[in-house]
Amino acid sequence: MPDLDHNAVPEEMLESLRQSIIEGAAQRAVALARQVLEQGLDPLSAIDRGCMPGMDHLGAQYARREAFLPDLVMAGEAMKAVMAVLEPEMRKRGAVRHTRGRVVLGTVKGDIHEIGKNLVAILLSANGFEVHDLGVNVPAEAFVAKAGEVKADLVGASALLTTTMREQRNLVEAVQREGLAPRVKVMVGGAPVTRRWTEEIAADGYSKDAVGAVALAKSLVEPGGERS
Ligand code: B1M
Repeated sequence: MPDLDHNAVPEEMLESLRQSIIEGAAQRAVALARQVLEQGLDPLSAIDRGCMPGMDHLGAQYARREAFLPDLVMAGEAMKAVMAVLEPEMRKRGAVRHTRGRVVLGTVKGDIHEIGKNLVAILLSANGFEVHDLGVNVPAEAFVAKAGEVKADLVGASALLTTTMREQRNLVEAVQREGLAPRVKVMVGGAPVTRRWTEEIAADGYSKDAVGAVALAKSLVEPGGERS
């Protein structure tokens, strides 16, 4: 599929995609995602301009008590269905031959938000990383055990709740305690995570979004270069 003039995609189509995410209308969202790809929009722009504004809008409504938990659940399902359409296209575009490094990834203990973490996983593997995704609600010990097992270069932890961010600190401490640091780096992310928090817990790096996470991962493993 050629890379296109992003402006060629009608704004109404993106607005409909945003709206279908807000309404949790998975089938409609999937159909619209296919349409925007057919119009030539790249999958990441479809997420940034179509899905994320919908999620953010709903999140703000939830905070104002204008939307409720079932709305978040349905929007989450719609977003996952859309990701299933966009993911193969992202992988295709990022296809590379060598392994840049091994990453153990997960959402921290107590936290079941997975969409951002999944996006990070997709982009990392599309960019040549071998990703071991442990899913959600992952205790620090499980990250560390897997990192040892697969000889990971990097451990990535996502946290979406202010109450679960502290698990990222536990992870940094566990990596140090088990003697994996400094060889194994720890990267953190998630909506409430900031650079200041990253420095406070002495993690090796932070990214505010999935694209930045790829650049960060590359910079953290780069001293070793690409591996086959
Ligand atoms: Co939840 N939720 N939720 N939720 N939810 C938020 C996060 C919230 C901000 C909504 C709000 O109040 N405005 C709020 C958190 C408040 C806070 O603590 N600051 C909240 C709450 C309160 C809750 C519950 C406690 C609600 C309840 O039960 N009363 C509950 C907690 C459950 C738990 O985890 N124990 C809960 C549950 C849920 C659902 C299960 C219903 C659902 C998740 C479905 C799923 O993931 N399968 C859900 C959803 C959908 C949301 C919102 C609306 C959207 C999250 C999302 O998927 N965003 C969210 C509001 C919002 O964020 N606007 C909200 C899209 C995703 C692509 O973005 O995850 O930020 P994000 O990922 C980004 C970056 O952060 C970054 O890259 C990604 C893409 O660029 N990134 C990384 C993420 N991980 C990274 C890791 C990295 C690097 C970058 O390196 C390792």
